Amino acid sequence: SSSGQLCKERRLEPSETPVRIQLMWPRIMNSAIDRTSGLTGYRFYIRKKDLEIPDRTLSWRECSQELNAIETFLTSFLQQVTCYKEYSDLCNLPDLNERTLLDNVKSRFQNSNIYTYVGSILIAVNPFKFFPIYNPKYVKMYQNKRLGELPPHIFAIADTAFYTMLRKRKNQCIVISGESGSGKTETNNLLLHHLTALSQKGAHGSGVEQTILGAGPVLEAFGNAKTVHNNNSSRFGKFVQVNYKENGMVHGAIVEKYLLEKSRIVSQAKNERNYHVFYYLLAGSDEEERETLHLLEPQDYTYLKQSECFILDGFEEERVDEKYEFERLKQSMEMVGFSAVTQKRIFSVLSAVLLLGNVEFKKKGDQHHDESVTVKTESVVQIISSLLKVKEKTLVDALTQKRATAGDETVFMNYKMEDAIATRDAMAKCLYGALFDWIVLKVNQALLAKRHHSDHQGNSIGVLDIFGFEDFTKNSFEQFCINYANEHLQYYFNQHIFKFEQEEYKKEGIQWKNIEFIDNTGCLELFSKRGTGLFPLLDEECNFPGATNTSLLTKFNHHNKTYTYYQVPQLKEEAFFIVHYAGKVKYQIKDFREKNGDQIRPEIVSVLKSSSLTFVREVMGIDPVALLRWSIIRTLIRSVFAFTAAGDNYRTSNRLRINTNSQRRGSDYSLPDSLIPSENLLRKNKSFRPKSKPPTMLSDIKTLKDIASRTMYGSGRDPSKKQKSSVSAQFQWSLNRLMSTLQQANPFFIRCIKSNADKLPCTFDDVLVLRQLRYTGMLATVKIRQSGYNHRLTFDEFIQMYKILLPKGLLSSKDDVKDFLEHMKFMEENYQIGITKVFLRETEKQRLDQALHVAIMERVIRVQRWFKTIF
Ligand code: AOV
Ligand code: MG
Repeated sequence: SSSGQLCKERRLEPSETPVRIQLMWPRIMNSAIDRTSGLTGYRFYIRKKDLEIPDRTLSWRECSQELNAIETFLTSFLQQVTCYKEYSDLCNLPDLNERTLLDNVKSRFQNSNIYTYVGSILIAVNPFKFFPIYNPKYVKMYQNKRLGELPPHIFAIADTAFYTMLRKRKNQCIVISGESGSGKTETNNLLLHHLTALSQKGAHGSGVEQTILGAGPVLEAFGNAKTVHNNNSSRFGKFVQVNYKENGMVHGAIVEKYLLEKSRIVSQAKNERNYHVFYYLLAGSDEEERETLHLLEPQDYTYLKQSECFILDGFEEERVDEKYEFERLKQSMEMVGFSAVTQKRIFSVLSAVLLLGNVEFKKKGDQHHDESVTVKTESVVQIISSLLKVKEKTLVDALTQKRATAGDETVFMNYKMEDAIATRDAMAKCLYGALFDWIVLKVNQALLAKRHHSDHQGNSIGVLDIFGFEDFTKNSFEQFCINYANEHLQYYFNQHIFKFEQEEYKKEGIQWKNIEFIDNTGCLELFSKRGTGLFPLLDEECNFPGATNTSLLTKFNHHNKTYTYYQVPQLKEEAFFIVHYAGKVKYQIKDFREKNGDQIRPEIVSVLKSSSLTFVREVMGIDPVALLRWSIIRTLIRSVFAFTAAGDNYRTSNRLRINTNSQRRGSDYSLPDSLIPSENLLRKNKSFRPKSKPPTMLSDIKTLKDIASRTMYGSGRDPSKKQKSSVSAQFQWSLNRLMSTLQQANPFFIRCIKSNADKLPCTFDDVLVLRQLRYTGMLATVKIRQSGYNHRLTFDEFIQMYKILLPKGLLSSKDDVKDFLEHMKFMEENYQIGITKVFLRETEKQRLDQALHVAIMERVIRVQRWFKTIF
């Protein structure tokens, strides 16, 4: 009985030689040992001294103790020699359960193999240390190889997507998911690197490649920041669609962005930072720039010093050099077409944003009842007005008073202290948000301007990198939106991997045992169901006079407390729980209404628009079509005179930081009005109004109008809605549009996994990884991939493809195909005949292809012989 555990049978791989276990231990019952050896087929030779058993006759009791000792020894030994065989594709695991899944991923990780397949799905475990596996040698090695031919790699996925697109003439998309800090953005960058490299193959690239690669670092500098989960956390989502010509050359691209976290501009939680670009600028600018831009030290800015975190603390050799990052940023800006002058303009806007935080106010009068304020730090306002080229008085007025109309009269009302501060912060957020959107627009223009012919027939590959699932000590509206987006992605994954697949098997009438998966439709419904969903309730409460966040919470609770995915905290608290696919998250209701409402005061926008600098007015959103047209003319003129080919700046710098617990404070996702063309503009310029169905694929985008509408509205406003919509409504709308774009493409999935929570290199935390494997549904995914059929061809497709093998060739019928497959003597469980399709597993498909190859070669040889006989 002591050998019971050892007796478990294990299927041997054909390549393995069986070994017998035999214990060379004469005084211990041989029968037990024989049983062990007989059943497992392993022979063990264990030295007596290894077991530390005294050399004398043992009592019965001692014997059983010894047996236990032997068992323990053998179990651990067996585990080492047998269970830890690694499988690069989890579908090949002979014994599938959570434990073997985890063990396999872990032992691969420990051998520096961070990638593992589940069929064509790639699991990428973030090692927090760069391995030399992304250099050009690897790019080349992975080109045009069958998936699985080489060890798992991101390049293999990019390559397969590329050749599938060319072969099937269908748009592809690569969806990267995973929690915050799991490696999505790095993966995204590496993918784009490979996707652009593929098209360059020897020939000179069109320059679009450089622009695509330059866009990454620019957007990261402005849209990424240090959080407690990730030192380079994306605070916006992005979808990059690379378009190819029929011959596989890159033809253009388009970048869409989703929600930028604007609250970060004015406040960050302890140990978190503001957007990278501020620190780069302050570290890297030279004396002259410091003077003209009126730069101070990071410690001197309110917007940077509150969180008491200025540097990205990493391991010695990994430390990010922000001076160098500034140089790199400037180079990347050049790659996307920002001239030195434009760069300078951008930097002065950044300087102005930072200085806004230093504007302080003081009570105007001595009287107790008069609470109105005036600017205390006049010199700061003076500098800001010179940087933005707006009149000082206009700026001061906008910061200290609001205009209201009473009847025919316009009256000015002075702000109280907190209103003035809120207005100042709103201005900073508005300006930075507008600048970010403007940068995205410019990047898109640069990509558009480099497209040569508009009548191409090619397809595209889209790569999605959003903000990962987050759970901080305190979660607010931002996490509410971010986690909702992640639910959407999980839903999309489920649909493709489980739902569509199983529905097809059912529809085709083949034998199939249903595989259970955790469906998150209910959670999505909790957010968006009509009337009583969290989003509709939030919008309702935003428009309801006299409503507060507390009344909002009461409504949430009232309508949803019986819902499985919603929970009310046990202690009375201004918070609620949502049970997400990736875990239960507690959200604080504070500021929900304010953050969802779009409360940018018109005074702020108009003061910025009154700037005498064209740049500032442009950033604040003047007719985007005119803007595009003008800048394309400029780009064309410029490109006649100069052509810059920037070098390969691919970054592999690592960023490893220390994890600290803290919370994030209030924020605002609001989109400035200025960015949305006003209704007047829409009315005047009817042609600008997007069609009811927004263009979904790059190939649909033919005009400047399209690109402007995509980038402007891509920020999340439903163009069909005239009235101002809330942030959450905009976000839902843009997510739905993204989903419909994805639905039209053939997806590849990359699931990023965080190896440990402390950003430590090569450290594997079993509990953390298992949790992620669990909530991503990996076990069920492996099951369905093991028992599912990867290849499916309609009878027509099958006949067309294998006509040479079929006795009746193109004239074959469905029954002929059946007969043929029977004749091929395929394993019965490896193929099935459906109503309209043939379903095949990988092995049988490979055998078919091999047979096809042989048949073709035979024909070639016959033709060659025939030629020889003639000549
Ligand atoms: P994320 O995009 O998934 O988080 P990142 O891609 O920013 O995560 O990765 C976080 C950090 O992990 C990076 O800065 C690198 O230091 C390291 N890392 C990621 N991938 C690799 C890799 N393949 N090899 C080595 N190190 C890697 V968030 O944006 O927070 O959801 O919102
Ligand atoms: Mg990211």
